[in-house]
Amino acid sequence: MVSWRSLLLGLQVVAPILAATPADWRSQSIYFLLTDRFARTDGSTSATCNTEDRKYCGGTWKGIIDQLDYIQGMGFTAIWITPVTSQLTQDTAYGEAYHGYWQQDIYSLDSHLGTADDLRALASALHERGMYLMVDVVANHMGYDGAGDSVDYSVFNPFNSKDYFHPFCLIQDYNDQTQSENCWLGDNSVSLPDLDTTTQDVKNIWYDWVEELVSNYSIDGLRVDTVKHVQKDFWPDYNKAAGVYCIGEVLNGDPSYTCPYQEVMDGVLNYPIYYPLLNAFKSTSGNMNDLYNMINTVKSDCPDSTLLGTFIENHDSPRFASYTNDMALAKNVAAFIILADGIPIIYAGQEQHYAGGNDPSNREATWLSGYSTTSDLYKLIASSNAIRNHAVSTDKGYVTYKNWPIYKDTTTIAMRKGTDGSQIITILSNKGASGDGYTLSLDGTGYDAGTELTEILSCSTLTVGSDGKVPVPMEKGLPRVLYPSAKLGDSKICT
Ligand code: ABC
Ligand code: CA
Repeated sequence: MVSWRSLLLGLQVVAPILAATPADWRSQSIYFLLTDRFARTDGSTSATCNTEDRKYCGGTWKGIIDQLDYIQGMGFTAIWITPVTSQLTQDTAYGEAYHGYWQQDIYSLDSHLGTADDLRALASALHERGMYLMVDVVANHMGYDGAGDSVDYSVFNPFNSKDYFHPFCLIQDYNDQTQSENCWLGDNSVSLPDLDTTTQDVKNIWYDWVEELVSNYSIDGLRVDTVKHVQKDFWPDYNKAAGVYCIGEVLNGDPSYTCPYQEVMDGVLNYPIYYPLLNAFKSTSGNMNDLYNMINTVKSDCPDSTLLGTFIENHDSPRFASYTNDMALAKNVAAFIILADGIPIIYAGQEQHYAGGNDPSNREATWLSGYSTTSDLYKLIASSNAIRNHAVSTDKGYVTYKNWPIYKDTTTIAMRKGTDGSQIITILSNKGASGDGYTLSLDGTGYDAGTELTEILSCSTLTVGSDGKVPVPMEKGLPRVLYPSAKLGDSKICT
């Protein structure tokens, strides 16, 4: 990956603090992890972590540093870590604040995860590898162990009085926008006191805070929590103060609701694609048509589909493998994440085919896999990121080219992305591991008769037919990724 950092380092110039822009992020590939659940300082691969206990399990920022080879070995160029601020300290009805979304003091760090120096060391370790650090931030609320009408506001720093907050009411109807913005998330066991983000006081505190956070820890990007729970006009100045790429969480599958948030923030998580993607691949009778249509809808309706974050798993949703243990389906969906538009996001544990259901079961400790680099999905993700990274570095137009779905049938979808002559063709199937073998005669790839293409997941080659169609051997429900052999250059892919 060629980045400003590696260029500057190459010139032996001390890197100044340069903010990573949306354009810088477009070409990244993100590995998302819960700091408490990814790696421990002692490097243990056996320390117990019962997800149902909802307790801190011992993961740290130092622990992450020691596992960067594991992450970079899959071709990732960035990590997104969960919030870093200091949390409520009680063991609540929903356990401890190991996930980081229940902050009480925004000016100190959660000591379970490490020290300020540890966090800086993580940023440096990433930057030395030419990788980026994305940190999760929450501006909508604080966290409190107890009912909404019993909150002792003096525990919050700096929001130590009731005046900083919206009056207590619980969100009952997520479709009511006023309620979603002004009432509180959470419930009466764990309250999420909702900041009155319309006041200038609260705005100033947050804008100053985010600017300082980014500069104190050399952060390259932010994942912004609960964006739809704060009024839109709060965000442009927040994003500006951050000075780096911000990707917002707007948990809604309707593109007409979610896309407009890209007018107030650089990017959003691609929830509109998430649902049809899941429905297309979670079983062998999934619906390809809805996915095909949604690719086009997001392309045309979102301000810039190439700045969205594409994912199939996160800490809020059941793991993909909780729907089906079919490895072929898991491979297809992972290939989509990496080779469609936007910034790929793989959630730690996805590469090990973890199968936890709803929160908290989907927050398994990654260390319990032993960080295997030989698992099927680890290798599939590595190959997919490798061809994407190769396209990013050799085709200037790759990341801004909008993914073009060129074919669909009831079990197949094919897409084309990249400048003509070096486009990547991705063919995905939901036939599953026991799917029958056949040859798909694929039109519309843009490649001329006689061109030799490499299928980079199996490292076999095929030749475009005289009729311009590509005879794609489909078998066992596996994904296929085609790229001109002559353009593989010194990438070491399939050598
Ligand atoms: C805790 C316990 C859980 C327990 C829960 C009641 O309380 O841990 O075990 O079940 C954090 C923690 C959670 C914790 C919560 C609450 O805080 O991580 O473990 O749950 O204390 C973000 C983060 C998330 C975080 C928070 C809060 C926000 O990613 O990890 O949670 O800081 C809403 C919010 C969204 C939030 C999500 C968890 O809840 O909008 O920001 N995520 C509908 C609504 C959505 C709603 C969603 C919840 O339901 O519209 O607003 O998300 O399931 C589609 C529609 C969608 C619809 C979905 C279900 O269907 O298009 O609109 O979403 O078709
Ligand atoms: Ca709010």
